[in-house]
Amino acid sequence: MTYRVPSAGRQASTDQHLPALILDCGGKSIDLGFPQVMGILNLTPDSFFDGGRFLAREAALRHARQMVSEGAAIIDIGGGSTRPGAQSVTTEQELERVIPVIEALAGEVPVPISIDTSKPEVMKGAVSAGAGMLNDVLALRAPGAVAVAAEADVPICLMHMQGEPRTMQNAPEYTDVVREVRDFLLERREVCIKAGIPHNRILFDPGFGFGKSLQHNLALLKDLPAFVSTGAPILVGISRKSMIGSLLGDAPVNERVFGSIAAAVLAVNSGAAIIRAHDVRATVEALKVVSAVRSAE
Ligand code: PT1
Repeated sequence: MTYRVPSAGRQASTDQHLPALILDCGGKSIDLGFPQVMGILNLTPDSFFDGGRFLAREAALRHARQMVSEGAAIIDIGGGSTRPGAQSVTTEQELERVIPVIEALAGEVPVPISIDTSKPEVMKGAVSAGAGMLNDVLALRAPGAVAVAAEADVPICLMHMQGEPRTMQNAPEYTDVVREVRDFLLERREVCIKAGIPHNRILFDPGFGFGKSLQHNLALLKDLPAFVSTGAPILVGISRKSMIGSLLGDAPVNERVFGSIAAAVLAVNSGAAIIRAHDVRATVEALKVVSAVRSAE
């Protein structure tokens, strides 16, 4: 396997609109001078995973290598689904799914591994296994999570969610969605800073599809500069989500790629630093174009 495409924007000059920042992810790094793509590696149970753990792990490793070769600057590994309606999994199940894959990948691929979890025990285990970033849809609200993140000494992405995955899409409500989501993230950042997490290791994510109606999601995407102005690098996860499906007349998941790319382009043009995506090659190529235009004289 060769890694031909190093990053989304390496050919362009530094984008003046993004924080000139190298994010240190426990030894590996992410250049936030260019918009970057976080490739999604799902280890959630499906018939395939349960059908044979070894085969599932091999398939996961192949998929991760493929995303790296397509230009992913980070691989996000999750062992418990957070999509709408999802049931929770136990800590033991989550650990058993993610740790072997993190161990294998961290020693092999040149990019950092991020662990998508809200459980402090999983955060701890993942970082010991070589993960270089924490991605928490609960923004460290689980008991003990802030302390574990402070101890872990790797970047943390704080995401906003209203409610919990099982029920969050049942009539989400806001008076001013942009202000409320922004205020929540700023409050969580204060908690992190008080616990000793350095300011420059904290990323924000508005949490598209997490307790938000289509109108809420659109307002957040349109007003993304309100988040960029906090100074935190902004991570955006819209890839193949139902908001794209709705806009395309209830398109099924596998027919949401082009809509997802449009959303990624808009997000990066508003200053987003990292796009969490399934379709890495398409997203990397689109972001190269955006990045070149944004940094043109
Ligand atoms: C995200 C994200 C995530 N999304 C971060 N982590 C998921 N930082 C998992 C739908 O509406 O946006 N940011 N980890 C996946 N969650 C969802 C939510 C998947 C909504 C699908 C939908 O279809």
